[in-house]
Amino acid sequence: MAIQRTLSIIKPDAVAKNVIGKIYSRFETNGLKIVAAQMRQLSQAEAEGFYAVHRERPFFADLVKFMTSGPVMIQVLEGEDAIAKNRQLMGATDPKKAEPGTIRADFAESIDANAVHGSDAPETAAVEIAYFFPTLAIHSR
Ligand code: RTP
Ligand code: MG
Repeated sequence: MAIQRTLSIIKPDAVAKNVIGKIYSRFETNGLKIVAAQMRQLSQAEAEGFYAVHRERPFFADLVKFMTSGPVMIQVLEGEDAIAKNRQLMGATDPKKAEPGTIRADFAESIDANAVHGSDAPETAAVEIAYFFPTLAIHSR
């Protein structure tokens, strides 16, 4: 499997819970390297643009409201099979259905406040990384 990059967001609920370090530790102990990072409070326009694929979904307004409710920690993860590996570490979207030991099982409250985001495919990873980071802000191995 090739080295990939993926976009990860620690959502407002997990930042508020003070578990950024615990989540970073899961990435690092599982072979994912943090090669770019920024902490920011998203504007409504930024959150709407980021989740544009979900614009027609019934949960869109709640999702945008939640993602702008407090600061988020945004990072690029790099490593072998990074996109699938990060999704595996995150667990299912609904924390009640997430495998024990995953980030969402351990730190998330609900399907809305579910602790983390991770890109789901190479195409979306490329778009999402470019959405938040200029090439020069990414510090590869
Ligand atoms: P994410 O994009 O945040 O990594 O999560 P995901 O791929 O596991 O889930 P996705 O289908 O892309 O949905 C994006 C986010 O929208 C919220 N959601 N709510 N109420 C609902 O039925 C529902 N479905 C999705 C979740 O917060 C999900 O992470
Ligand atoms: Mg998704």
